[in-house]
Amino acid sequence: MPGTCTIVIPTYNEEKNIVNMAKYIRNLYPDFRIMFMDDNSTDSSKRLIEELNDPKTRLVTRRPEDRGLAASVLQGIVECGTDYFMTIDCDFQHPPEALGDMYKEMEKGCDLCVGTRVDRFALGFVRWAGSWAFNVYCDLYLLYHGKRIVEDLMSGLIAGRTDVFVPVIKDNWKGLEMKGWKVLLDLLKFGPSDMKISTAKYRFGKRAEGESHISGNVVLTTFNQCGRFGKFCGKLYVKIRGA
Ligand SMILES: Nc1nc2c(ncn2[C@@H]2O[C@H](COP(=O)(O)OP(=O)(O)OP(=O)(O)O)[C@@H](O)[C@H]2O)c(=O)[nH]1
Ligand SMILES: [Mg+2]
Repeated sequence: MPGTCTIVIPTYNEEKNIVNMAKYIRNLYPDFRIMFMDDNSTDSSKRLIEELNDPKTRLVTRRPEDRGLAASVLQGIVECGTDYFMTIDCDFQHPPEALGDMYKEMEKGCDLCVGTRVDRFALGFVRWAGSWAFNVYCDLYLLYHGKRIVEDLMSGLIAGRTDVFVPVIKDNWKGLEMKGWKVLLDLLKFGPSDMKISTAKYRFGKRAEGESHISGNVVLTTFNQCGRFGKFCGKLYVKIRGA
């Protein structure tokens, strides 16, 4: 029997993209479930998804005190209840077509499939350089702790087996970076070092509609995911930035 799959999508005020995303995924993958993990958006996201009346698509309104992109994704993985989970942003920067490639990889028997960008320059040199530097820094941290590394550690497009990662998430709940953005880093940090990892290449796009929510906080929270020295670097970063 083919594996069941839920697409977990963190959202905050994505009313300009959310319906297009739900319809686009449904059109490509009639059997996949969709879970929008919404952090109490102040726009009409909830109403728009309810109006779709699609039994396999739901919007989960999260507890305001638990707000966080990573927290949303991790909660979605724990609650999805299907064989596989996949995560994708709601702004079409990740092409939904890549989910099909990742599904094929999951069906071949891997534990984790990482969507890997072939054009990391797409967001400009500064963000590429920042992402590259972080990738190297986090790789060193993971290798030092005997963990696995991947080509595109900063990717938000990932798929995994729920029977592998739900216990990982539940057992390490307190150590996970809930306010952060880099869920993959925590899955590798706490996941088994013998997991079978595969990749699916994709072309990174520009946000379709609406505003980006990214902030300097992503630097601090990613440092915080890398042990005591990482936390020290995070504090230094805050001091330098004056934030
Ligand atoms: N649940 C939840 N989702 C969020 C939050 N912040 C952002 N998101 C969603 O996470 C996804 C990625 O956020 P973006 O704002 O596009 O950030 P980004 O893709 O890292 O940065 P850009 O390249 O500038 O777009 C989108 O689907 C957002 O709606 C949050 O606090 N909570
Ligand atoms: Mg984006």
